[in-house]
Amino acid sequence: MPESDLIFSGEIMMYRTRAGQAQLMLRIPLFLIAVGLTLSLAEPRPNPASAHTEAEDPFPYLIYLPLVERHEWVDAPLNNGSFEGGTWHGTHSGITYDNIRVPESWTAFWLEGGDQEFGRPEMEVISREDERYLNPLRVYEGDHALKWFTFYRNGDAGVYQRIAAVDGAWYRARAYVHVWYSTEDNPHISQWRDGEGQVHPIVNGDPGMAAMIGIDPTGGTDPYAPTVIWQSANIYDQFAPLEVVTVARGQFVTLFLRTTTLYPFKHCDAYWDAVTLEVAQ
Ligand SMILES: [Ca+2]
Repeated sequence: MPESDLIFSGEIMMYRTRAGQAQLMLRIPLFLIAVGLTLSLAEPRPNPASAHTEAEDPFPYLIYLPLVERHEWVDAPLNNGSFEGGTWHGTHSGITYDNIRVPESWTAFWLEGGDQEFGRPEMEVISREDERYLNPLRVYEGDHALKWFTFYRNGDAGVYQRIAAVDGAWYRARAYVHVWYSTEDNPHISQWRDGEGQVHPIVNGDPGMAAMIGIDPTGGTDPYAPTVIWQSANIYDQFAPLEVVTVARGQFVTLFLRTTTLYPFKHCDAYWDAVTLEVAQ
């Protein structure tokens, strides 16, 4: 369903005023709607009796109007965001692995080695028909979701898809995600056991295993490039939405889903589903 929304245009319209008459320095396109007005006086109101003449300073006031635009979000041409559409072995290196099987149209990536000794993940499209994923439910919508994990190893991994875009248009990506990040085997709750054997819950917002959604507005496919705009959250044990909004800077954008871990817990599992990409019109 199309959805209307407001986005800060990110631009400030500037007026200058003189003797009560506003002089518009920038034309406001008709589709822009000003919803807020903040007033910034660049300097005190001039005293007509003072030596501060209009000739010296003809436009003494600056008024800044933050503007928003009303957009309608419509689907961008993302493929297989539901993960219902088949699988393949696509990876960023082109090397295929039996235990890395991702949704069609998506490509796996990951880090290996480094100080945190990141391990290559295993990835698979899971099914609601598989009882291992019913309790707790690891599928958010439809019959399939995407799972990846590392086992007793740190992971920095994900998938991406490059999508044709309209240069200069706003894009909003959203996915539903949760992780199960635990030293213990109860699949309903993320937990960690300290050095004295005490077990502690890991709850939303706690650091540990971060879920990230990103867009490279330049269409690059390197998830570690500085151009990628990321949103990150710590979402454990139950699906929740994660979204990012940015402006395309070229003929393609690339959407990334990613997780990173701080510690090599036994279970470092990520579950993703219902990915959407919308463009503002
Ligand atoms: Ca699905």
